[in-house]
Amino acid sequence: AVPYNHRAIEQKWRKNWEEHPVNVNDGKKPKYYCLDMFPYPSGSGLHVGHWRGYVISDVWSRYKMLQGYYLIHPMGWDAFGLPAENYAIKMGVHPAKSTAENISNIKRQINEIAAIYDWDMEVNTTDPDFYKWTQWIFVKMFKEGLAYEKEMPINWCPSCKTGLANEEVVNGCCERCGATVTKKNLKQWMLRITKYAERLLNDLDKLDWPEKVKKMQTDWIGKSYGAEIDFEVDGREEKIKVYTTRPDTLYGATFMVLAPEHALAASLAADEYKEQVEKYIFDSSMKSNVDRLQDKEKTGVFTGSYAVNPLNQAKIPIWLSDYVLADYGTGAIMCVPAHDDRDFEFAKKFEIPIIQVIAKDGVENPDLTEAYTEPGIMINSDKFNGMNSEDAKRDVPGMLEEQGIGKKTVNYKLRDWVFSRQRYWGEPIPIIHCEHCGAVPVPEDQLPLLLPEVESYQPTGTGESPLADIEEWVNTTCPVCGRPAKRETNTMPQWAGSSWYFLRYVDSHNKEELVSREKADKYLPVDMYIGGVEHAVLHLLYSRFYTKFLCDMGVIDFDEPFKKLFNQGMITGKNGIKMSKSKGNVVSPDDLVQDYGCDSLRLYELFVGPPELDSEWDERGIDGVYRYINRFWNLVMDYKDCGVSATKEMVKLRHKMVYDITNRLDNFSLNTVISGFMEYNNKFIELAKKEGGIDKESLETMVLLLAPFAPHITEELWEALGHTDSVFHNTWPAYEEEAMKDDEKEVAVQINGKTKAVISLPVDVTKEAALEAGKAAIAQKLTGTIVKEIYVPGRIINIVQK
Ligand code: ANZ
Ligand code: ZN
Repeated sequence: AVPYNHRAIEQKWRKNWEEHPVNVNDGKKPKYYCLDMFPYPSGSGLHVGHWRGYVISDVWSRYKMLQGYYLIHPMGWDAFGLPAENYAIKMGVHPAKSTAENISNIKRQINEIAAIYDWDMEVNTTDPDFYKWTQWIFVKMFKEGLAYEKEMPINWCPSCKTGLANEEVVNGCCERCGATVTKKNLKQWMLRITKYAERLLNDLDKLDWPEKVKKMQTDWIGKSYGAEIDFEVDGREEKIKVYTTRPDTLYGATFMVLAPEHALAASLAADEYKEQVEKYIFDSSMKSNVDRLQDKEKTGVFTGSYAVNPLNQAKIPIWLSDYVLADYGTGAIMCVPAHDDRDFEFAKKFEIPIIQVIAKDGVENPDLTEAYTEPGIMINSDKFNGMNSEDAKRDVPGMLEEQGIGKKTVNYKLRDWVFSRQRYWGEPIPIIHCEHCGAVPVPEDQLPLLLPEVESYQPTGTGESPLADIEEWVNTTCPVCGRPAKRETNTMPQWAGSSWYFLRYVDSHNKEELVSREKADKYLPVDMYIGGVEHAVLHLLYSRFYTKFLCDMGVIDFDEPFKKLFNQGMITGKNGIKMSKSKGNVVSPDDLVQDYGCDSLRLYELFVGPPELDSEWDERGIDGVYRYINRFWNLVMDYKDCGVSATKEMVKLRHKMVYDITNRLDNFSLNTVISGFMEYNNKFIELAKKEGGIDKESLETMVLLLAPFAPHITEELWEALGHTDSVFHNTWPAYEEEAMKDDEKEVAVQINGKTKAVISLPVDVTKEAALEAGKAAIAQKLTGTIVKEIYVPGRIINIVQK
C-alpha cells in the first residue's frame, strides 16, 4: 500500500479547501457560533501552548458541522492597548506598523493549524471601521448617563504610566506589567457598570459556564445584605451613617471608625487632635486600597469626638483608620471588636473596650483571645438576650427602620469602571469639552474620531495622554455652540473593543450599523466560547455588561453574549513553568508540523492531558500519536477494497466505538477521545487479522469520527474509500444501543454458593436452558441430592445440594 505522506496530503487538502470551502451556509441549516478569545498580536508569535485552544475550538466546530450546523467560526485581532504599545515602544517602531506586522505573522501561523476560520468575518479593533462602533457605544452610554466624568483617586501604574480599573489590579500589582500600583487623583471617565450589578449577578444562572468562573464573578459583584444605621455625634448636629452586615452585633459596638476620606473626617477633630488627624488623612491618601486592606498592623487616630449608640445611648469614641474604605458602604463603620477580626485587632492595639454580645451557648467568655465570628445566642443585648443571633440579624434592621434610625440595605462590592487611559494606542474618547456646554459628545455622524498620528507616543506620566501635545487635534469647536473647545485626550482601555467584537463578526462589513438586527437575530449569540480563565472577571464581565446595554438599546435581542464557556488549561514547559521567550522554554510548532504533520500535532495537543487542566509539554510523546496515525492509515488502505462483509463482532465494535467517542467528546474529555481512537484502532486491527479484513462501513465510521481531529488525513482516506464529496459534508455517525449489547454473558455456576465454573450463555436464554447448561458444566461435581436451583439472569447459577 501507499505509505502515509503527511506533507503531500496536507498540501493537497489545504488547496482543495481553499477552492471548495466546506462550511457552507445554505440558509436552511441551524447556525452554531463557536468563538475563540481573539489574540493580542504580540511580537513573539505562537507556541505549542497557543495551539491548544485553537485546536480545541476547531475540533468542536468541525464536530458541530458534522452534526448539521452552519458554522460561525471567526477570528480577529485585539490590537489596541498596552501589550501592543509596550512592544512597539520596546522595539522603537510605531504601534500601527508593528501591529500590522505582528498580525500578518500570527495569521500565517494560525493558518498552519488548519482551523476552519471564516476570514471574511475578520475584525481588527484598531481598524477605524471597527472602532467607529466602539466609540459609538461610548456616545450612546454617555447619552444614557452611563458614562460620566469624576475626579477621584484611582489606581495608577507608575510603570505603564496610566490609570487602571479595579479589575486590572491583581494583589496590588498591575495586571499587565506586575509593578506595584499606587494612587493618583485624576479626572476620569467612568462607566456605570454598577447599574447592571443585579442583572449581572442574577443572569449567571442562565449560563452553562464553569462553576469556578461564575463564583469568581459572583464574588467580584459581591452582593451583601445589611443595614445602614444613623449614629448621632455627641454635642453636634451631624449624624454619621454606618453600613453593617451584622446588625445583630449593635449592642457590642464600642467604637466607630471613619475612612480618612470621609466628608466629616477632618471636621470631627477636636482642637487638640487637629494636627495629628490632618497628618493621618494626608498619609493615607498616598496608599492604595490593596495596601490598606492587607494584613498589616492597623493604624489609626482618635478624633476626640464621640458617637451615640442609638439603641442604648452609649457614647463611643470616633476614630479614623485606613482599613475602612471610602468607596464602600458609607465609608464609616460601627466597630464590634468581640465579633470582627479587624475590629478586635484595632481594639487590642488602642486599648478600646470589648463587649461580647453573642456566645456559643449563651455563656460569656470573660477573656476572648480572638473575635467570635460564628452565630450563637445573644447576650448583653437587652431585650434580644437569649435570642438566636441569626434571628436578631433578621429582626434588628426592621426594628431600626420602624424607629427611623436606620434602614435595610443591599450593597455591592462592584465599583464603576474606570475607563480612561493616559496612553496613545487606544480609541480616542469621542468627547469635546466646551466652557459653555460642558462635555459634549462628538456627533454620531462624525465618527470614527480618528486617532491622530503622533511623533512621540510614549506615555508622559503626567496624567495626560500623548494626545494632549497635538494642539491642532486638541483644539476644535464645540458641536453645540460653535465656540472654541478642546477634545478629550484620554483613550479607552484595551477592554473596550473586546467587550463587543463578537457581535461585529457576523456583519463585519456593515458601514451603517454596528450589526444589522437581521443578522444579529440569525447568527447571534455565541453558542460556545473557548479561551483561558485569566479573563474571568475582566473581559467576561465587561462583555456581559456591554451586551446587556446593547440589548436595552434594541441593537440586539439577547442579553447574555456567551451561552457556554470552556476554559482551557495552559501548556507549560518542563516542571509546569509557563512557556515564555524570556524563560527560553518556548516550543515552536513549526518544526513539529514539518516532521509529523499538522494532523499529528493537533492530536498530540489534545493527547497531552485533560483540556481544562495545565499540562506539561513532553515532545517525545508525539511519536506515539504519529505511529497511531500511520497504523490507522495502513488499516484503511489495506482493507478498503477487501470486500469483507460485517460480522456481528464488527458491528458491535463499531457501535461501541461511536458511543464511546461521542460521549467523551460531548463531555469535552478530548484526551480520552484520542486514547479511545488508539484503542479501537488496535481492536479493529486484531479483528481484521482474524477475519481477513474489515467491512467498509466500519472503516468509514472510523474516518468520520476522526475527521474533526485530523481533517487532512481523513479527507484523503475518505477519498480513498471511493467518495467524491468532502468528509465534512457527511453526518456524524449514530449508534444503536441494541447493537452494542453483548449477545452472550458470562455466568458463574456455583454449588452451595461456591463458584465451580464460568460459562457463556446467550443474553436471552430461558431459565430452564440456563439451569440445564449450568448443571451440565459441573455434572461431575453434582454428587449429592439437589434441593434448590437458583438462576440470577446474566450472573449466577447456584445449585444447592445436600
Ligand atoms: C459591624 C460588624 C460586626 C461588621 C461584626 C462585621 C462583623 P461585607 O459587605 O461582607 O464586605 N465595613 C463596612 N463598610 C466598610 C468599609 N467602607 N471599609 C471596610 N469595612 C467596612 O462586610 C461588611 C462589613 O464590613 C460591615 O459589617 C462592616 O463591619 C465592614 F461582627 O459592621 B460590620
Ligand atoms: Zn459649547
